Amino acid sequence: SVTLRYFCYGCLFTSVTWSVLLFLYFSLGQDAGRPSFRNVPVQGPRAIRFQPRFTKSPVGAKDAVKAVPAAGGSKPSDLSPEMGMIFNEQDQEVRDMGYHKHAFNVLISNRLGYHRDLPDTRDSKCRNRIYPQSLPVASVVICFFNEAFSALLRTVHSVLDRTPPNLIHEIILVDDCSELADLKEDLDTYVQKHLQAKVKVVRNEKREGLIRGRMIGASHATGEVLVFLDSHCEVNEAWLQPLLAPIHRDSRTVVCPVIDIISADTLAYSPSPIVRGGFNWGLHFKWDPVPTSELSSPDGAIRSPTMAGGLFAMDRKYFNELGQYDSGMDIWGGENLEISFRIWMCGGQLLIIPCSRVGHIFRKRRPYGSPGGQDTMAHNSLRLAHVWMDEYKEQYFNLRPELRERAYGDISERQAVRHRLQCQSFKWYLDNIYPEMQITSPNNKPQQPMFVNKGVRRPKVLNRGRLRNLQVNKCLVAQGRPSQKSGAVVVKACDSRNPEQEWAYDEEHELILAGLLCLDMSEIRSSDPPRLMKCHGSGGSQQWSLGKSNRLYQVSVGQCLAVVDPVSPKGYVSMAICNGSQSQQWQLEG
Ligand code: UD2
Ligand code: MN
Repeated sequence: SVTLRYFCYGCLFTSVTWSVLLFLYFSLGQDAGRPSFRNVPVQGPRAIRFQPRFTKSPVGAKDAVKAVPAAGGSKPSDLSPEMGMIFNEQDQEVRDMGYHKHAFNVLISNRLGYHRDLPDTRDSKCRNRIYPQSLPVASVVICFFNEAFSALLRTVHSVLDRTPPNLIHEIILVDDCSELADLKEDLDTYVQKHLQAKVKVVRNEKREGLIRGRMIGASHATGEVLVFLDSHCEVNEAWLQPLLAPIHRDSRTVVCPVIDIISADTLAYSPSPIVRGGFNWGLHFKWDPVPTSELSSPDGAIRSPTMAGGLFAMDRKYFNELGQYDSGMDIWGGENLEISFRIWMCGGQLLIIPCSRVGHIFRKRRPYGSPGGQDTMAHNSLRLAHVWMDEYKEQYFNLRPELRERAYGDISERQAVRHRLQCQSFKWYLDNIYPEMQITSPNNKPQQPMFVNKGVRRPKVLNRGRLRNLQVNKCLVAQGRPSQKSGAVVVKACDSRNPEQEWAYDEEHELILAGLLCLDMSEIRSSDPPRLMKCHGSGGSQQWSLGKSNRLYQVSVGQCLAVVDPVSPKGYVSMAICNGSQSQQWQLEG
């Protein structure tokens, strides 16, 4: 699960715009009888009343966003980089607990509230498309375990806000036995009070995992089409019509939207490149470039060998006929490849629809385990290998020899599905659907699991120079030699001729010392001082804003870089609540 490096067109313009808007919001919010961020309570039912709604902002936020010039028909998100600013201990707690429990910035998620505008990331051609008047109605199934309340509610509201009501038959929320109190009574109260009768909550008595969870959700559904979403998504403009239309034409077509990226650290929404699903012999999903032969379909649909798993639509009867999911799979992992193989091998097709865009919060780690602590990915992969992969399961065992003798439970029901549907061989699938797949020799190393392809492009440098602290008049440098893999930073006497003191500030908002390492913050322990680390290119912990009033603001931590003790020769620095003091003033001077 990695995000990709993506060029932030128009960020400068938008951040300026948002700074102005936020300033207005902070300074006028109270007087206008609305809460400023400082007073936004943490989660719980009270939070609902106080959610600031940027969507309906009277100062024209929407227009400001829409005014940004599009790059190739799409543009990135437009949040202020300072959306995660820490003002007090309560903010700190929300942020830190949020990372701990959910692995994303819950402080920002709460501040966004349940509705927000998104940049329309579709190609401009999509906007003029006309879809059939009569389309099948959808049951949206969202399975969740310990989801952050605001992220779950934003998922639900984004569907209600951006879908023609006549196409939504119902939204089924499957609570997979969550342990967080607000997902029980508070959710029920909210659904009752604020959501239409279309939204239903189904509760699992024990933790089932997302695979059986979705099957339970589907068994309650009565709409013609099932649409599955993760519980931390936001659907974009006219997302559903282009998914329903191909299913309407052919009920054995399964469709996925393009999964746009919501940053786990900033909640910024940015477009994904058009890629399609593949996998490696470790049975990890990966994104592949789209072969040019696939780019010729008149409606832009792209045939995809696999799906990522979380976001897709499928005729409900076809879902049942095709054997739903493998109910012997637990918690997380593998079901996406299993259903992909099954669709293709048993007479269906799987398409990615570029005109349908849904954002998803991509996290760097999964914040939950399985109840027994097992590796459910291995268990699930083993089941799918034994049912679907014929002799090619050897490719998997070559990489995972320890799994060769591992028990995987009873698969007879799944083998019966394959037999009943008269499915093709795995060789047929590889030859016809995924010819790019290489058959590897036993000694090859496993490939890295990958969510979104990382670009190779180096971001453009905007500024270069020493980073001088205005209070102590010293420069930020590596404590040891900067050529090492990582290390602490301190302030020392500035030396204009020393290249080891030179920082580059680039368009990704990274600060790179001596062309080698990035200034980085620990996501989990935001009280740790900043340090030098290998640049990862995913923003967040390496994203700094160097702007007005000379402060050096860390985007995912929500604090400013400060000199700890101005008279100490040790020159220690740390992150602190931004207060505009001299110790927090920095200048990047060439
Ligand atoms: C990806 C998929 C995910 C699923 C997974 C493989 C996308 C965007 N996401 O992982 O949908 O296919 O690969 O299995 O393609 N959940 C439960 N019960 C559990 C565990 C998870 O309900 O025991 C929910 C969870 O709250 C979330 C969904 O299942 O809504 C997917 O889990 P995830 O977001 O941790 O998976 P992700 O996106 O890393
Ligand atoms: Mn997810």
